[in-house]
Amino acid sequence: MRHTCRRTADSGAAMSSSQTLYPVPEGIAAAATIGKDDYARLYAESLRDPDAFWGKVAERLHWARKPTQVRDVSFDLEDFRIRWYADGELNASVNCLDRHLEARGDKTALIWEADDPAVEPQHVSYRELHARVCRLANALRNLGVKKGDRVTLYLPMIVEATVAMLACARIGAIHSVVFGGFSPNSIADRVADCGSKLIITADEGVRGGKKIPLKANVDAALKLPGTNSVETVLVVRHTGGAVEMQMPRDRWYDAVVDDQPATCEPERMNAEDPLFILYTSGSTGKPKGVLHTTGGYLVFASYTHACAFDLREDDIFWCTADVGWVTGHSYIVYGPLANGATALMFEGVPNYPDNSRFWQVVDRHQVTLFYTAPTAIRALMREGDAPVKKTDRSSLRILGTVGEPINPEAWRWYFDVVGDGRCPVVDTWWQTETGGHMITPLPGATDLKPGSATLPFFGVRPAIVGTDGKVLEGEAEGNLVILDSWPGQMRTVYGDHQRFIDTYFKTYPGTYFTGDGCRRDADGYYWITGRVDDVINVSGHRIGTAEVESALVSHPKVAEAAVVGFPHDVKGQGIYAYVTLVAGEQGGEDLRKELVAHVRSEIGPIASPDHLQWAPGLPKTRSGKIMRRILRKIAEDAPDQLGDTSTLADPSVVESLVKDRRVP
Ligand code: 6R9
Repeated sequence: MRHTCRRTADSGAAMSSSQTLYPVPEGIAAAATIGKDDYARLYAESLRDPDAFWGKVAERLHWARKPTQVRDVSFDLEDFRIRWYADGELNASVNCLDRHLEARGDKTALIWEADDPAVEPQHVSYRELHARVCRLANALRNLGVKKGDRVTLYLPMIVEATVAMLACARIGAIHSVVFGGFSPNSIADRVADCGSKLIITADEGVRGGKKIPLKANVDAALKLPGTNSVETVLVVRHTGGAVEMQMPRDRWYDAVVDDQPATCEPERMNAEDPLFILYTSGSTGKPKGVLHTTGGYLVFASYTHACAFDLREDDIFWCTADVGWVTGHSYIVYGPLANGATALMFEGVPNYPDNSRFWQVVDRHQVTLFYTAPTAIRALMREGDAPVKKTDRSSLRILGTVGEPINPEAWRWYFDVVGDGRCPVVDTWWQTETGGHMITPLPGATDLKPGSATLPFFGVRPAIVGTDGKVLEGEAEGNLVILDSWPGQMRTVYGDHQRFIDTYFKTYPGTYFTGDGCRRDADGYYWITGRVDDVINVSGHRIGTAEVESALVSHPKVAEAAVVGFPHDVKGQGIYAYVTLVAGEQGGEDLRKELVAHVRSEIGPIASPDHLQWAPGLPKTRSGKIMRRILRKIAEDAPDQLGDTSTLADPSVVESLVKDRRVP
């Protein structure tokens, strides 16, 4: 039966159309685990007695030793600590695999859909996944990997990526997944920062029919300084493409794994032992190694997954993210598998071989829960309704988005066209640092407003602060902070605890600072307005302006560079670079291309500047600070909104930048 949302238009001319309310569809409300009254009651309980609330939620996991303590937290800098379930013991792979063997051994854990639709999809049962994880875990132990060692994974979206994460978890090794689109330089930085002992990669990846030379990138990375810690490189045969094997360092994955026993004693981990490191961009040039621990993270990833998607036993859950990002960690691997769900892993891209691909995959595998990024929705929306409408999609029940603010127009298209007006859209706001959903609708409980992430998840206490640090009440706009800890919170920046404290807890003392701007409306709904720090969100990926700037200035012809974001129709934000050349160099089209290519090879294609403008000088204050506010306005093509430029050392710089700005 189909249920169509009723829409109650808000009255009042001042209300934008995005304020239109989409009530919970009746059929969804009737069947949902968490209904409207439940949300209010449970949310209140979760704040009133967090120990009782999160103690109970933790029972959803299998503990080798049940925790008697729940929360041990203080954001006070004098007495700072974040610990959850601190005397509990568990193993994440046991929770994602062994625990399900009895009741769900033959249930499909993973469906793998290849880049090329002609390649037969794979269905991996919980039993088979368990055996594959155990074999690799044994192989890793034989190769000398021990509890606490770091293992870097640089893999395409193939089953082995999930196997590798869980195999590390099984033996207590800390995985650091590096997105397959990153360059050798970026791999080397991440390997050096955490001192990885072993890398697991593949011969090549394939996306949209194009090969990605993963093994060759690892080879290039390991020639760079700081990577001597790596003893072994395991190479998965995926495409069969030719690669150079450097013995004894490089080993074929199948050769060391296939003969291993299919069972493996799991390491008993303390709840606060590290599970993984995931690097993410911040305001400085050096990515931060966000560290998550075992107990709290797994409780939070699995519980948010079950609630935000109103998970049922027979659901087929598809998150289109790459496992190289936190969304893939929490909602392809740890959340769904801890919940005994069936998760789909897709190797390809939305528009290959054509723009119907996502929906063909939905139909082929009868996907019920679909989770993607606004940038993908906008890109597909541009191709019109026909590629969607020629598919069935009647299996879909709930749609989700993540990664960046979704504009109401794209939200409505997703709801009306993709979901045929029957599937609630859960717009989930969260971060690498938060481990799981923080502000999100619950499909059976929350009336929706297109563009709003709506209301906080259980136990999450968001607040909006003004620039003076005062917490604002009621309708307000300012910076988003979180007042208290939640189990999935990151615990440290790997190897640099001070940086963790400085980045997140010093701006507004006593709170966790998210780096996002936010508005709260009269109904208490949250509207994320985007980053307020020097981070650009390109297609849902975080890129630090400082990283792009240091890539640019590493080119011998560049004297100085400043990078800002600008609004982009499909990517959300694009990258705009201002470049000052060293004396005597002339900026031309060839050099522009060369510099863009240089950034790609330094960081990766996701960091390519969309626009690169030659800047004879950059607008600086008398103390030498670049005034990015002005550069942002020029990049936005809003030269009439530059504001006060009187504090500039040389105001004439601005005129020339405005005159030569690169507008579409
Ligand atoms: C999960 C993830 C985090 C940043 C975050 C914010 C933006 C994510 C959002 C959203 C508006 C949403 N963001 N989800 N903005 N609405 N539903 O994306 O983690 O890669 O660390 O990015 O993404 O700016 O601060 P991460």
